[in-house]
Amino acid sequence: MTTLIIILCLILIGIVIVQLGRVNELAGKIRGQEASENSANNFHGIMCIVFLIGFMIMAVWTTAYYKNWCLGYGPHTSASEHGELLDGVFNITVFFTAIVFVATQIALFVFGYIYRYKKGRKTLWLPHDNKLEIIWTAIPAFVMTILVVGGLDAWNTVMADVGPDEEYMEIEATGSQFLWFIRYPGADGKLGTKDYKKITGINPLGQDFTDAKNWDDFQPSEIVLPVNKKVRVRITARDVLHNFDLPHFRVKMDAIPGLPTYFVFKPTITTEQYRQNLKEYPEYNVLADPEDPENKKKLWEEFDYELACAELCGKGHFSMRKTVRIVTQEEYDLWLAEQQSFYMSQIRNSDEDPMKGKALDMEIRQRRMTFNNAVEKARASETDKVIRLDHVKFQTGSANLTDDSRYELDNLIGALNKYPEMVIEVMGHTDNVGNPTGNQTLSNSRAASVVNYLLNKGVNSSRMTSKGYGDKVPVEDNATAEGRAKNRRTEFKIISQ
Ligand SMILES: [Cu+2]
Repeated sequence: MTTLIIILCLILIGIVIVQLGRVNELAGKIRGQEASENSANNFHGIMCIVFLIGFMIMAVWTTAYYKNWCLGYGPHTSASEHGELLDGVFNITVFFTAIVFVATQIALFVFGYIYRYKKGRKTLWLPHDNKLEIIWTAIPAFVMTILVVGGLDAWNTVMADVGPDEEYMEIEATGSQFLWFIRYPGADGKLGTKDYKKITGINPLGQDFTDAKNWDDFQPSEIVLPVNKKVRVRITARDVLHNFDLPHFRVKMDAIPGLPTYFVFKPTITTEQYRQNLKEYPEYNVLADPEDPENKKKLWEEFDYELACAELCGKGHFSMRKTVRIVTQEEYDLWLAEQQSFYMSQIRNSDEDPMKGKALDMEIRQRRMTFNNAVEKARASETDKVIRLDHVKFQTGSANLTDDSRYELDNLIGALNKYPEMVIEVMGHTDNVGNPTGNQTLSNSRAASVVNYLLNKGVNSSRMTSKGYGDKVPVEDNATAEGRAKNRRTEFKIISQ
């Protein structure tokens, strides 16, 4: 229906134009054809000049008026090292194209005025002019050479990958309809391997969790980078074409499924410094949101760098915005310490964890630190001499140690070696399920089993005793499964140190 109305409107407009033409023709006949044409040509010629002047004024005025909102000008000088180079190339291009722009616009409209129809005037017959040909070939060729050579040189500098000995950090950005997944390498500084076939609801990047490099990788909700440190961003996509665009850093690179790309850049201005720069400009000293009476913040205070998707990737394209924060090294370290490994917080010991039930190197290291701290604390304390062996476990209903218990027991051997005077009592406990006598026997043999392990590892028998406490010393209520699990524990007490 709408289409039909539009078509009808167009037909009607056509008829109106034709009718106007006819009216004009008739009027011409009445007034005399020639006089009428002359006045129309003069009017059009003068309007060309008026348009030219108006257009040029608007072009210059808008440029000056909006300068401080444009990247590259006013407060928006580049916030990255290579960005200045690109801005330079851009400015050279603007310089030449502006000359051409102004010259061609003037020629277009002034010629329209000067060479409007006049009776008896003939056009100049100019079949060929060598001088003219040379000029209009040589000048553009010269300018193009400057632009292309300068541009290529800048491109090679900007796109250079990191050198083999260069210090840099690496992160990964994966475009997806419609959000960016950002991955940091964690403490090992290395991003773990991925396989698109491993992508699931809870493993959005298809990380291969048998690869230890994946265990400390984390996926923050924003990009945080330390200032003045080179960053290499691995850029990829999960579904369609996206584009990794950090406009303030002049970083822009396609994110292509199946074809990894990268961009190396060094941010040079922190978010806070950028805000302070903006503060100097009246444009940014207005309320950030005049509609919100609660929000008294100015535009400059609410400024944040952003990551956008610069490829129209679908109807949710607009929502691919992410905040980018550039901070000092100290602030970055603090932020880094707060980040949780994706694997440890989302995957560990779930059904998708290929390492389920096995102790990881990083966990073993972490447990060793916790254990050593507990020993130091108990040695320093006057009253609290008991240390729980949280990771010493037995097979159900028996005194057989599980394989992974050795890590914690080796920590204990480490402490006994470190403090040769230390004498301990190993204590076994159970929950209250089953009969008390059975529990007593089980706790006895479990404590003895630990002592046996230590003996086999060369600890002198005079330095340790074992004792079972059965279900007599619960630390939690036996009514819940969680409480019972906590009661089935092994501890040791420092008798002398
Ligand atoms: Cu996109």
